[in-house]
This record gives sequence, C-alpha cells and structure tokens, in this order.
Amino acid sequence: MEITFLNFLVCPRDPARCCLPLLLVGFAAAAPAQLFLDGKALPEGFIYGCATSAYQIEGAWNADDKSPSIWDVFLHNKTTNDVTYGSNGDVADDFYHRYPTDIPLFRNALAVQTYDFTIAWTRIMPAGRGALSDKGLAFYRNVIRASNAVGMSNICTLYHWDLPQSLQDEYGGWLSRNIVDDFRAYAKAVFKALGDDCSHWVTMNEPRTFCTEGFGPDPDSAPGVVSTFKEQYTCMHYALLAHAAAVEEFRLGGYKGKIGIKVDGGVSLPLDPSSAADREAAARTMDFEVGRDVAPLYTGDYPPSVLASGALPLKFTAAEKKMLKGSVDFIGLDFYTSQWVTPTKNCTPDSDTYPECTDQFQQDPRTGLDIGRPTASSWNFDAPHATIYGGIKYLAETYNATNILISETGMGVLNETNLPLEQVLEDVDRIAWYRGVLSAMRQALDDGFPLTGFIPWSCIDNFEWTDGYNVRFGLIQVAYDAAGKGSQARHPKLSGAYLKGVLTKGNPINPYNFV
Ligand code: GBH
Repeated sequence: MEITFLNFLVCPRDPARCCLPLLLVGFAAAAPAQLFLDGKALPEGFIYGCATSAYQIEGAWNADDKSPSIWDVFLHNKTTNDVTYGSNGDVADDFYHRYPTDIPLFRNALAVQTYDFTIAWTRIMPAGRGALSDKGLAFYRNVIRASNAVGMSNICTLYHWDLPQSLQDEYGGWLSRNIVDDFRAYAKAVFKALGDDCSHWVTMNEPRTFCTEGFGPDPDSAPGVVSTFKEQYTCMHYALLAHAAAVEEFRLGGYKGKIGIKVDGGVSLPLDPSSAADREAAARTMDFEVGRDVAPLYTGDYPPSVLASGALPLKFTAAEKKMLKGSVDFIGLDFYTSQWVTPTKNCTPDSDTYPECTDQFQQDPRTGLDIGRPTASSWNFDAPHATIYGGIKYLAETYNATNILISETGMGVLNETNLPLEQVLEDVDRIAWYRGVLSAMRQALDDGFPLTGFIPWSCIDNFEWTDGYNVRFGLIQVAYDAAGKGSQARHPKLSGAYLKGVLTKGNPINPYNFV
C-alpha cells in the first residue's frame, strides 16, 4: 500500500507506470521469507503464489490495440452465450486499469510470494501473428514491475484459452497444424520481450479442458465447434506440439527461468475398489484424461492404452517425439475434483464414451452419496485426499515427475453471490476446502513426493466461464452481483488470512484442533 502511495506522491497521474521501476531495485534483492506447512519449514525454493487468467479478470476487451479472442466472440453472440445471466468478460474485474492497487492487495492480503498471471495473445499480437503491440507489452511489463515492487516474482502463462479470433476464422485454430507455427512465433516474441522477467513460464493452461470443452458433441466453451471426439484429440495433439515448440524457443533463447505446462489433474477412482474391472477402468481413465497430456512430456508419446485403442486421429513422428520428451522443467497440476469410474458395458465406436469406454460418477449410483462435499460448481466436489495426494502420487510414480506444483485448486461457496457481505467474508467452507488440500500436501511431502509449489485459484473473484459471476473462486471478494454489476470494491476473505497464517506464519493447518 505504501508503495502505491509513494508513487502517487511522485507521479500522481499514472503512479504504477512511471515510478515502480525505481522501487524495484530495493525489493527484488530481498530473499523470499521462510514458508511453512503445518508449522514445519518448507524447503527453500518452494513456491507460494496465487493465480488468475487474462480473460477472467482483465476486462478492457477492446482497449488499446487488443483484437477479439474466441471467448469475446463466443460470448458476444447471444446464441452461443449460455452463461448465467448472459454475462461475459468485457469488464470482468477491470484489472487492466486496477492492477496498480490489486497487485499490492494480493501481496498484503495473502502474503503470496508469486503472482501467477496469463498473457492475452490478442493484446500482444493483435493480428494473431506479425506485429507486436507496444501497449499490450507495456501492460504486462507493468504487471511484472508492480509485482516485483512489492516483493513478488511471477509465473507467466502464454495461453489460457483466449485464442485470437482471426486464427480461428482463418484455419480453424487448434484443429490445424498451422497453429503450431503461429504459437511458436507468438511464444518467441513474448520471450524476447519478457523472457528473463518471469521466474517460471507456463506454455498453456489445461489443453484437455480447452479441447474437450471447446470441441465435441456438446461444447460449452469457445470456440464451440460441434464435432466428434476426433476433433478433441486433434486439438490436443496440436496443443502438445505447440507447447513443445514454445519450450524449444525458450531453451534456444537461453532464458533464465523454468518452463512447464499446467494440466487438469482430476483423479479417477474405482467405483468398487474390490472389483478388478473397476480398478482397470480407473487406470484407463487416468491414462486418457491425465496421461494423454502428461505422458508425451515425459516419454515422448501417448500412454500405451491410448495408443492401443487405435482411435487416435494423429500420431507423433520420431522428430516430434524427441521434441516432446523432456519438454518440461516442472509440471503444474490444476487440482479440483475426483470421480468414480466403471467400464462402459459393450463399448463400441458408437458409444458416447468411446474410445475411453469408462462411465464416470460423482454420485455413487448404489447409494446416491456424493464423492465429496458439494460446492457452488456442479462438477466440483471437495475430495482432497484422492485428488491432491492421489494426483501427486500418480505423477511421481507413473512419470517420475520430479518437480510438481499444485498450480490451481479452489472452490466456490454455495450461494456465495447471494449471501450478506459479512458471511461472504467469513468463508469457512473455503477454509475447510484448503484445510483438506494442505493436509494432503503435508502428507505428500512427508511421504517424500516432489511437491514444489502451491498456487491457489484464485487471488480474486473473477469471471467463472459458463457460471459467469454467479460462482466465486476468489480469496478476495469483488463487490459485484451475480450478473457482474457493482462497485468493484475489493474485500479480503477469511480464507486468504488462513492461508497466509499457515504458509507464512507457521500456523497449524487444522484450525479446529481440539486434541
Ligand atoms: C480451471 O479448470 C480453470 O483453469 C480456471 O480458469 C477456472 O476458473 C477454474 O478451473 C475453476 O473452474 O461439468 O461441463 O461444467 C478446471 C477444469 C473446468 C474441468 C470446468 C471441468 C466443468 C465441466 N475444469 N469443467 S462441466
């Protein structure tokens, strides 16, 4: 807060832009303070941050040189906008204008040491390829400077689902091999401008999610192309190649930081653990849903069960396998929910679940019980042991992953948008969620698994895709209603203070520790 005030005194018109570089020197040199988990010191280099994404917070959808992304177009179209209250990210948290005060607030409220943000391709390279926008670059430079000025490093992500619409129109975006070259060129240009300024780079967020939810029989995300599972697999194939191309550029450029990817890490469990068929189905689902993204990064190819299905529309060449293998310095797992699985009976190419051929449940069909405590998102249940501990164990044991970050985890409290402010801010349900997450993390570390970071989702309430502003994942509240209208004032929630206490002050994980 003082920093902003100081800047304001010296440069009242545009404090963050003109003065933060001067203050950077003093802060950047300071070593990050010791972190803890359940009162025990965490190893040096452990990352504690919070995350956001461009479309979900920035707003300013057509400010300066920015071009429309597939999400802008998808949600401006009334027939494809299926969001609660028809809202969109045009204004969102107005972070494009509010970052000078938001970034110090993240630091003060949560005591995070890293701010993990994503870059909008459409701001930096408005035509999708070619000329760079100085204004777009300046914005992200300012975000980094504002983070450094309050003692935070940055995890910077190149792509969180907001493809330039021009590339979608020109060749179908992720369904064309052209995307690999365009992503490479975009990545190269961003690295050239900001490469050494981020301690960690993430090429893209959750290829599985944007490929399975943006394409397929019933897509509810941009670009919303009605298609078959084959298009979903094609999208993932080119996404993986685009990732590998970006990593190649990063390494060729000799930049200082580390580079990796974030994948969606939902863990599948056998519905009946005593059934060999259900156990096999669970392993198969892990291969198809997590391994399909992760295996190529470590082994150079898809998991054996995925290859054996014979259903893949595209295969990697020997040169591509070489490029993919070892293409991460770390792996970020976005951990939310879990599901139970059984084999699909008589699965054929006509079955809905083909080629995965497993049926998934979040309610036990025999008892009706949920897999964990329900939250505001219909798909998200609080089952941290299976999801967090199980996910870390799976990655470490299956792929020998050595540097695993929990790169997202979080929840929306039921009815949060309708509760009075005092109740919103006393978010005990979210504390319960994080209590489970932190306990599972503690156990994973005690068991020797290579967990190296924790990045809750999200620093602040934001535009929650198809749930719009009606579901909140923030550790800091934003004063707008379920349709996104309001004063935009920010108020830290108790869950943020809880995380700050456990991670930076050495408080116990269990706030209800009566024994
Ligand atoms: C993360 O994805 C995203 O990276 C982040 O942008 C987002 O805000 C956060 O989740 C919370 O949603 O049953 O049809 O409703 C997590 C991956 C995205 C996978 C939502 C399940 C719901 C499908 N999940 N998806 S549906």
